[in-house]
Amino acid sequence: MTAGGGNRPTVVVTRRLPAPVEERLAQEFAARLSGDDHPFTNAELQAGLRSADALLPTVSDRISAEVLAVEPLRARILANFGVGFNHIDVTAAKVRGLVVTNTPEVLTDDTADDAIMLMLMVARRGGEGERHVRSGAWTGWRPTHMLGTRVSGKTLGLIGMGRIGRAVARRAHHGFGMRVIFHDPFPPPADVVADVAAEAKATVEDVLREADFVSLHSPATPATHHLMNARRIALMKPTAFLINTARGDIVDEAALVTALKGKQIAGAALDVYEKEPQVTPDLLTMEQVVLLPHLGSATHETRVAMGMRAIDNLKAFFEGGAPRDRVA
Ligand code: 8YV
Repeated sequence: MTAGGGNRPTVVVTRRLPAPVEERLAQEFAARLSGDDHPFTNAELQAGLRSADALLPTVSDRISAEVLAVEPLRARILANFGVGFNHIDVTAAKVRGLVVTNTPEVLTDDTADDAIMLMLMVARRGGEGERHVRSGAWTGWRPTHMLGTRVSGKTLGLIGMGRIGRAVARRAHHGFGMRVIFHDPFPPPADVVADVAAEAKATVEDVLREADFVSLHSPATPATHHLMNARRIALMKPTAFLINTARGDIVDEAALVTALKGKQIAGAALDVYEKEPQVTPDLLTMEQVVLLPHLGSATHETRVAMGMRAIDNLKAFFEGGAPRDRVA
């Protein structure tokens, strides 16, 4: 769908966005909206970069150095829909003079809720129980049926204590009386840590050894690629669960499968995967694993807020100001 241009900047939007966001995009810009929501090919991304002033991409668009090598390059800004931007080669974007923005803050609470949902589901066998009822296998209540693991009062280990990690800590501590331990190379201010009575650990390993639930909240960077490898997963307690709402490649999925098969850990709950939307087939067969389709920010409220935030970034940029969420 192509809106009439005038002097308004042309923005190529790679995926369908909630209606209020598409409406505002069409009002404020010469917006080229996605009609059918298909993921863009490299050629389509390059066509956008060649023919528009801006691209509004999502996690399903891999904007590599090769894609960004397009000539001639017309676009001047990549206004990403999402807080994570590991799908964009930011170094290559900078070299090409492109500004990159993201959409932090607006998705913090929903993503934290998602992590708590996964923790409860995996500990209390929520997915398994649902499958049990739907398949007609349930024969009735009995005292020993489908016993899970208590969450309240347990130790939650956070790898990463940024905005989302802190929101998870608040829920876990104030809602479930959990003890919170964490590792973050850039720890939060003391008052934030005190609010959830959290305990900073010097290393990731120190967190893994003690936690009953390990929840990942780091960005995906070369430094965090396969942070949860075989060696580190093996440090977790055999009764512990791994939760990932951050990015798939922080976990070595093959090593996780081996650890689950060997009962080195009790279970895992994943919202994100190394090769989305592909999931390592072994995981699909394991009852002690909860698998969600990247739902972290998937509420009407947040997806609208993310879109509006991306639009605000575009507007600030084209009005000559500094976009609020510039990451490059
Ligand atoms: C989005 C996310 O669903 O913001 C992120 O980094 O992972 C999710 O909120 C998706 O990535 C949007 O591009």
